[in-house]
Amino acid sequence: MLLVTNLKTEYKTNPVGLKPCQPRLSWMISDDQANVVQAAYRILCASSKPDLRNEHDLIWDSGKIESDQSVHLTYNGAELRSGQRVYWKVKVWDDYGNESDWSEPVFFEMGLFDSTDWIAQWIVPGIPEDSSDSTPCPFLRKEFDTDKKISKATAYITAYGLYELHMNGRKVSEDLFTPGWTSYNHRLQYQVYDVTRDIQAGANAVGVVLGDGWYRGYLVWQGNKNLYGDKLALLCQIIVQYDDGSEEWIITDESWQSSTGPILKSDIYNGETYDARLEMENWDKAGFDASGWGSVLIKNYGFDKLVASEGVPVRITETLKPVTRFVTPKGELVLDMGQNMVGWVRFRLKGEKGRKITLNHAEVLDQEGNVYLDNIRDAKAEDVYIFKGTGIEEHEPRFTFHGFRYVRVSDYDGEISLDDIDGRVVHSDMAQTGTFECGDSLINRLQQNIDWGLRGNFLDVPTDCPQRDERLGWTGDAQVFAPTACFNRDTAAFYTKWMKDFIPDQKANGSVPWVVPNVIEDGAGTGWSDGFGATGWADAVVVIPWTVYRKFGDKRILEEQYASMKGWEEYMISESGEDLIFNAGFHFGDWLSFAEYYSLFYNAPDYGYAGAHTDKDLIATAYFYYTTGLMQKIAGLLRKVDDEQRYATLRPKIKTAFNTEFLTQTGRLTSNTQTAYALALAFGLIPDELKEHAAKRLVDDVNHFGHLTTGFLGTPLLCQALTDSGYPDIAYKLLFNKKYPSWLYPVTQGATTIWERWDGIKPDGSFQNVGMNSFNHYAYGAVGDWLYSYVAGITQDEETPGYKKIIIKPYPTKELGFAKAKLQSMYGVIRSEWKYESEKLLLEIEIPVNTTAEIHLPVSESEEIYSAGKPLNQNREFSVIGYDGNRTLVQVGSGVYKFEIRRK
Ligand code: RAM
Repeated sequence: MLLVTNLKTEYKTNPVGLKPCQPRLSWMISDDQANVVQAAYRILCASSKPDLRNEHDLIWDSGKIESDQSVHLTYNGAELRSGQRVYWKVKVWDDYGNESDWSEPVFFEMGLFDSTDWIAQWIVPGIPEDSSDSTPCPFLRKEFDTDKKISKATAYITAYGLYELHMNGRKVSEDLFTPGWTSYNHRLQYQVYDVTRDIQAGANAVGVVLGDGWYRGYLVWQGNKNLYGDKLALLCQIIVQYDDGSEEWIITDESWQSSTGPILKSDIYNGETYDARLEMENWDKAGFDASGWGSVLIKNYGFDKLVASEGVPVRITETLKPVTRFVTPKGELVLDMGQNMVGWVRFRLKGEKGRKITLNHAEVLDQEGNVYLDNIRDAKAEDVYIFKGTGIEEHEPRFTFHGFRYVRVSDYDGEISLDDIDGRVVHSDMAQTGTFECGDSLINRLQQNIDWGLRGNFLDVPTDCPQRDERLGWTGDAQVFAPTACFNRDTAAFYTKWMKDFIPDQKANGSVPWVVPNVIEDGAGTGWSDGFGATGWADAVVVIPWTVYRKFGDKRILEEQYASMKGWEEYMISESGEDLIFNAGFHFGDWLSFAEYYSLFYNAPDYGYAGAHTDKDLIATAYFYYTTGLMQKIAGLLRKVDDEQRYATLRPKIKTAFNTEFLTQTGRLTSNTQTAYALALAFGLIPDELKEHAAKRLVDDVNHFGHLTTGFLGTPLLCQALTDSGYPDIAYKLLFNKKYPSWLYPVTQGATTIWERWDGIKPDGSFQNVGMNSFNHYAYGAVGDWLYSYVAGITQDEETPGYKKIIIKPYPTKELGFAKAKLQSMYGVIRSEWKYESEKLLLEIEIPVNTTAEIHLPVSESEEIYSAGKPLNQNREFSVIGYDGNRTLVQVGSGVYKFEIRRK
C-alpha cells in the first residue's frame, strides 16, 4: 500500500499564523515493498475543506509533476492573503507505477502581513507600580456580546512581557511563556489562536494575565532588571466572523480594565509568590463584578517590530512524580524528583487561610546531604503560596521556571505525600526524533542525560543553563551542540526562529554577540564591555543554519541568514588582516578544558603540567578556515558566484597561513593538545602527508593522560577526529572511561543531566567553583552526534542534504555488544542496529521510502557477508558498489535489510 502521511507545512501540522512567505509543504511516504521512490506528485489547495474535497474553486493544482521531491515543496498557487487559511492534500506515484490515494486534508493559515492589519491599540495596565523590583502581575479584562452564529474566530495577540490569554473562564492555549523571547527592541512575536470554540452566544469575557518575563524581569546577573523596558503592555485583537459573512473586532483599547490579583510577584530567576486569598473568582468570565478595577492607558508603541512566530511553542511535555521524600541533616523536608528537570512543581495541598508553603529548587545535595543552592547564584528559584483555606488547593506557577531535582519544602505545617506533588517538565515542545541505545547502561544513561539537557535548555531560546541567574542564549554552547540536538529532537523550527535574532543583534561590522538575544548592549550595566566576536561562539551564525540545512534539507534558512553569515565571515577576513591569522578581539578559546590545577590534584601523569591550554589564535584561525569552507559551499548552493569564488580563493590561503604558523614539519601543532589536533584534523587543516603524524600525536596524548583534556570546542570533535583518523578504539577508550575527566564520570556520580564542568562534583565529593557550576549544561553532550553517526553509523552523503542519500557506516565493537539508533528524518525512519552474537556480527538497517542508502559494512571480504542465509553475491537484492579500506559498500533503496558477517 502506497500511502502519503505526515503532511507538514513549514515543519508543522496545521500551523496557524505563518509569516508572509510561500510556505513549504512536506510529506512522508510509506509502502510495504522495498526500493520505492516517488516518481510524481500532485498537490491540491483550496480555501475550504469542502472545496478541497470536491476539487472545486482550487487555489492551486500543481498538476501531476514528475519529481522525487517530497520535502520542502514551495507553495506555488494563487497569491496568499493576510490571515488566509489554505487546505491542502497530496497524492504520489511511485517508480513501480502505483498511485496512492489522496492524503488526509491538512491546512495552514497565514498570519498578518502588514502593520495596517493591526487595528488593536497597545494598552498598559493603569496600576501604580515601582518597577525597580518585582511587582504584582497585572490582570486585564473586557466583556463583549455576540448575537449571530459564529463561523470562525481568531485571536492575534502579543505583549511586552509574558501573557496568558483566557476566554470565558478557561485558558485559550497550552502554550507557555508567550510571546517568546526575541531581540525585543527589534522583533516581537505575536501568536495566532483559533478561538472559534472559545466564544459563546451572548455575553463573553476575555482576560489576560501579564508577567515580567525576559522583558522586564531580572536578567543576566548582578541584579539587572528592565532590560527592554519597565512597563508591561498588551496588544490583542480578536476577529469574529459570522455565518452571514459579517465580521466583528474585539480589540485592546480604552474599554479594557485592569487590576492586580493573586500573583504578588513573578520572575524567571526568582520564582513566583501567589496569595490565593486574593483570587478573583470568575474574573475571566462574563458578569464578573469588575467595579473595583482600574482603567488602562493607550500607548503608541506601533506595530513595526511585530513578527509571526516561527518557533516551537513551550509547553508542559511531561509530568513526573517525586521518587522519594526525606529530611536532611539540617532538618529540612526535601522531595526528590529523581531527575534534574526544568519546569516547576504543581501541588494539591490543604492549608489554613493565610498559612503558606515555600518551595526552593536545587539541582544537587551537598556532601552532608543538605540542599545545595549556592551554585544557582543570585537566582532565588523560590515559589511561595499562601493558602485561602478552602480545602484541597491545587497550584502551579506560570511565568517562572526552575532547574531542579530536589524541592525543599518549608513554612508548611501539613502533611505532604508524594501523591500531592507533580514535577511539570517545561520546554519547547519539539518531537523526539532520535533514540540511541547500546549494551552499556552507563552510556544509555549518558544518552538520556543529553536529551534531558536538551529539554531543559531549549526553552524558546537555546540556553547555557536553566537554573542560575544566567539562562542566556550562549552561542558557543548552541553551536557545538546543534548536530546532536538535530538527532534527538525536531529542532528545525526552533533554530529557524532563534537564528532570526542574530540578524538585528549583529554589529554593523558583522561581529556576532556572545549571547543571542543579546542582553549586553551598551548601557545594560552588566559589567561586560564588548560581548562580541568570540571564535566558536560567533560561528554559530554560520554553523547552525548549515546544520539545519544538512539535517532537514532546508535551503531557505541559508537564504534568509545569508547576509548575516557573510557579515561574520567578512568580519573575520578584515580582522585577520594580511597574515590571515585570526587573533583579534577576545576569545573564550577551549572553554573549561582540563587545567593545570586539576592535574595537580588528580591523575595527571606529569606533575607541573601546564594544563590543556590551546593557543586561542590557533583555535580562532582553525574556525576561520572551517567557517570559510562552509561559506564557500553555501555561496555555491545559493549561486552567489562572486562570493563562492572569493571564499574558494581564500580558503587554501588560510590553510597555508595556519600551517606556517602552527604546524611543524613533523606534524606537531604549536599547542600540543587534544583540542588543537581534533580541530585541525576534523576541519581538514593538516596536509595529507602529515595527517598520520598529527593523528598519532593526538593518540599519544590521549594515551599519555588516559583521558580527554578538551573543553567546549575540542570535545565535540575529539571522537570524530580519532575515528576518522583510523583510531576508533581510542575514541571508544575515551567513551568508556569512567574516571574524571570523562563523559561517564558524572554518570557514575548519579548525574541525570550533562554537567557544565567535567568535575562539577569532584571525586572527593566537593564541588567545583560556586561561581560557575551548573549541573545542566548541554555543551559536553555534543558527543551525542558521534554516538549516532559513528557508533550506530547514521550519516549522509556530502552533496545531498536532509538524508535523501543516506550513508550507514557503523563502528561495531565487541565491548559494547550492540548499538541501535533510530532517526525520524524528513523522509521517515532511518534505523541502524548492530549486535554481536557469538562470532557473528548482525546488522539490521531501515531506509525510508524515497531515499537511497550506501551501507558501509565493516568487513573487507564480501564473501563473509550473508543476508537471508545466502552469501551477498548470491543475493540479487544487493549490489556491491565498491570497497573502502576494510569496508564493503552496498547500495540499497528503501526497505529493511539484515546482514550477517561471519568472520572466516
Ligand atoms: C558561561 C556560560 C556558557 C559559556 C560562557 C563562555 O557563563 O555558562 O556556558 O558559553 O560562559
